[in-house]
Amino acid sequence: MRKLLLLVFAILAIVTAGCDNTVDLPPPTPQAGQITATIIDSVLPTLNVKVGSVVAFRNRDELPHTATADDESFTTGPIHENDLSGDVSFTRVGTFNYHCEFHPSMTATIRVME
Ligand SMILES: [Cu+2]
Repeated sequence: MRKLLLLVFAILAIVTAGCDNTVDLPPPTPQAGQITATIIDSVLPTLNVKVGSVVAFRNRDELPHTATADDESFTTGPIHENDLSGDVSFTRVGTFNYHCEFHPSMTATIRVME
């Protein structure tokens, strides 16, 4: 029984040694082309997209929302329940933080990459 316990602890030690928060994740694979992003449960989507992508936002909530860049470089205007916003084009590389004008606690990020 003691040997079994030792074995279990040895395995646990090996397994947990692999749990290192500093491990670099591979870069996210960006979406490309015409993208439909969904807003649901008052959560704006965080997206990784290729430069040149076009994003439209579908609102699955009863409340109206907007997708508005913090730097005001884009806004969808109000998107009502089940509506699809107009297209937002991303033509330059960068990280764009955005929010909902009606619910300032709703924030997310769109990363535009090569
Ligand atoms: Cu909102």
